Amino acid sequence: MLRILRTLLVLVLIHSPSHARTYFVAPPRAENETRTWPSALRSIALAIDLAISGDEIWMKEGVYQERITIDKPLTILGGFQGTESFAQREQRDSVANPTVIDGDKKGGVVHVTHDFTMDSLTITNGTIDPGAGIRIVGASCTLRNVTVTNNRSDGSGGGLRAENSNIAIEKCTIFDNRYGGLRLVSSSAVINDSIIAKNHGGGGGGVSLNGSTAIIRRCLFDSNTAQGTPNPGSGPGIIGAGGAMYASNSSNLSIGNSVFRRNRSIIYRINGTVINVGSSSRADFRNCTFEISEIEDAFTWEHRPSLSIRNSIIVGEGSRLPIDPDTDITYSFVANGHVGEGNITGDPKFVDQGNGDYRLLRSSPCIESGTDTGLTTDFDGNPRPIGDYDMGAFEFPTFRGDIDGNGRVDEMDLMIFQRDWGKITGS
Ligand SMILES: [Ca+2]
Ligand SMILES: [Ca+2]
Repeated sequence: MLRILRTLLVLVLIHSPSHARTYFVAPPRAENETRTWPSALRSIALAIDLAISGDEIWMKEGVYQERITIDKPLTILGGFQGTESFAQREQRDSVANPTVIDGDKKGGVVHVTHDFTMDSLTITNGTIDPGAGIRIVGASCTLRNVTVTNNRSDGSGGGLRAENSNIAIEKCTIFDNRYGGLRLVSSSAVINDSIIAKNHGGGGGGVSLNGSTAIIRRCLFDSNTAQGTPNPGSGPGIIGAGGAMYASNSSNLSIGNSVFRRNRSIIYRINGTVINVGSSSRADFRNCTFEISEIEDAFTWEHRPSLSIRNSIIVGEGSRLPIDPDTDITYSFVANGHVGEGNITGDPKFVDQGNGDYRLLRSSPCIESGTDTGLTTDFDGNPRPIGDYDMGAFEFPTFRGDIDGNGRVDEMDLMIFQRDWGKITGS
């Protein structure tokens, strides 16, 4: 059967300009199916089986109830209507044409043992331990515009798990997975422009590192939770926890231009609503904005202080702001105050904190109050600094004196200033 299919495919295969082959896949034929690629296969697994190193697989929108293994260098692209030509490769759209690989709760959805790229896909309904959604072992992978959601494992790495791997995650959403959104074991990751939300884990609800490194830029960590477990040995009372993140076993985290909103450490409520830093590990935050739970400590460590926070803004959901006085915080806004060079307090003047809009109003004391962190963009990808560095994830987009916002402080701004001089709003 397979040989017949191979022969057929040689007849219908179209060669892309790069000479790598492209295989087209469409979901099992629906009753009222509209147009689709004439040569489309009806199974991703079959396309992977037929493909060789360097080939591409294009997937038509729809739901594929499959569980796949990627064991050769491939690129898998979703988000197609199912009629695109090679010239329309970049017109794929994961929002307009959702393309879902659904494990149907029968095990892990995607198992990767070789370098590959995945773009514009949703991975869901995985149930295996570990790595229910995507498990990557010994590979270099890029995930772009990928949503990993509603996957369940008993251990760690419910959404995505990488072991002895290098992964790049761009514009991805890791949402509602357990236990844990992303788990890195002896791996390195670069995570940009992604949303990590509503995941629940034992250690690190959002991201958990074991002997790993991660560079995280322009990411939102929202409402992740972790519960921790009692330590069976002679170490500290609780291991794990860290609502948004947990770093252990000589891990290293660099986080910039990111927002942490309402993450929680639950059940064993003593370790890190934002992060818990474990043995021989370190975390450095630059230009981040935190809205933290008022219940338990936001930043904790299991052995000695091993994190730093610079150019950041920390506010509470309520009036209480539980931060250990030994936390290394400098050039930052801390709502209730914190001892450290360049720290300020008061009202940060967000645009709309209640709705998670942490951009700064022109009157914010966080504008021009930071120090050079080396970052050249802000959360939105806008240039940083404008004037001097601001605190928090968002750089105020103009000079404070650029009243008409045209990028220059000049006589027009002065005229506006003179015209309004001495006036009082409402009088
Ligand atoms: Ca500035
Ligand atoms: Ca101006």
